[in-house]
Amino acid sequence: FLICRMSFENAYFRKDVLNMTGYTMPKGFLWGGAVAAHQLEGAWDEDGKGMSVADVMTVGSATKPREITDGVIPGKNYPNHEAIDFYHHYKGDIKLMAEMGFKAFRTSIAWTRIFPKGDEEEPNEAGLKFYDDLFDECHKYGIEPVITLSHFEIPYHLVKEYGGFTNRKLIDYFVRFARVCFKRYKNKVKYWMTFNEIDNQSAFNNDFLMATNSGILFKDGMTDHDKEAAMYQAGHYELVASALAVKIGHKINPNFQIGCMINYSPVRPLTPSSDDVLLADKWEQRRDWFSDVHVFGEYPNAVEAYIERNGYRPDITDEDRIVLKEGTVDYVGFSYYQTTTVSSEKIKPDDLTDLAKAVAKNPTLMRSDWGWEIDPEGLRIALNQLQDRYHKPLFIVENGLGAYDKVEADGSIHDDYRIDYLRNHISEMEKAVELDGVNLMGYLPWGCIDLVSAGTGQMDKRYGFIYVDKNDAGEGTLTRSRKDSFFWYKKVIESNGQDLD
Ligand code: BGP
Repeated sequence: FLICRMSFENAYFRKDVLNMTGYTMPKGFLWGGAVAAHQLEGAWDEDGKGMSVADVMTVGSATKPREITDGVIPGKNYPNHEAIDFYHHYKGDIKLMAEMGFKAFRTSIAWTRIFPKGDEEEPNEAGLKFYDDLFDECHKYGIEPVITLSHFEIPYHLVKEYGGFTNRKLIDYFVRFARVCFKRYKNKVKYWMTFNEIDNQSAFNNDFLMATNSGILFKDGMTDHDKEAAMYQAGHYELVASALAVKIGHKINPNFQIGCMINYSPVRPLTPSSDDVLLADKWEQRRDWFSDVHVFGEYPNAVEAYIERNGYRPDITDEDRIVLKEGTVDYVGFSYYQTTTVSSEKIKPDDLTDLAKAVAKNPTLMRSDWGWEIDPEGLRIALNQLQDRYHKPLFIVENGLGAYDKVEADGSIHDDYRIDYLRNHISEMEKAVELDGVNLMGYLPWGCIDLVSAGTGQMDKRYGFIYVDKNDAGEGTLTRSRKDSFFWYKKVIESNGQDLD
């Protein structure tokens, strides 16, 4: 732990390296933070909530992957079951966010609180009531809720009985869920997103990502070809479901702003060789078709050609294509954590199937204790690329540093490394808005309160301004306390981004 901590402190002290801006953001800029229901609510089986795919995932670590079990097995540690018990602490937690001056708070609606199994005709009133109360609590402090409909928490019943989004029926179930939420919260929520990080699935042979994103559990013996075929089918159905939801949402309230949510990471060639450059382009095409379809309402040529060339035959009807065109998004929400570097030494552009095989270490960048590369300038590049490609308002709905925190004897937490990380990223974001004219709606850093990591299930991989007393083994009092970054971020918001010191 100590060795990790030392390397990591060196890694983040970049205050002198980057040129701080201190620009102010446009009026109405949505400063705040982001979380997801399954990572903080807990109360996994209370008030009629059903089991989601996140409820069958055990705790892992930086080196040990989470296990997806066949149902809940007694004696295993499922960190999402209790998480930080936001379900019973939300009033105090929202109050702390208000103290920082949040203008917006991004969370998701747990699908299984509203439709416990996913295929019911009628929603669960107790679940709907919880979010009524939560959104009221936000509005009490002038905090705008920003809501993701599906954030890695597909009902487990839909996973087991239907094969997740490989089944067209899932479109109807998702749309039913979306319609119920839009109607119920039409006067409480203006900003929506349909599927969290829908493009993660471009890593089609990552069993964990496919389970969380699309509710697909791969069977033993499936080849990469089978898995990729399943991904194209599921991705298509999700895009159709999203487009239908956008159409319905706009009918229910024309003032709704409904966006997509992608995991965006600018891709760089390791060298200037044409092969590396082409590989970077191919890599991006294979990821960006999700957002291209969301925004343009049609498939890019490169992906149509790839599907054809590989003999995949996804069920895509003419009617689907019309729906995609009619349900394009209002804005592009995205998470930014790191850039990606690729090398054709590892794989040639025309052989690219498994995207992970192309990835190389960027020798110019430092890494977090979980191996995530730290690249603040990459955020400015991301904002420029997305603006140039989509001509839509952009919304940073995740960014942040997962790190170990140390509680001092007096209870204080000196998380300078987190402040440095955020300061450098905010500074680059401000340059993009001020110097590059990027139309940016807001900045919602990830895990504004410590929560369960999606990737590892850990509590000790912390992102928060607010510390929660709980560790990876699930021990702790759940007491909340303010880290140094809490007071720093409060100043940033108060000065509308000018004071980054
Ligand atoms: C994004 C997810 C979040 C969140 C974040 C950090 O991919 O949308 O749910 O968890 O990454 O990842 P992790 O929790 O694995 O550190």
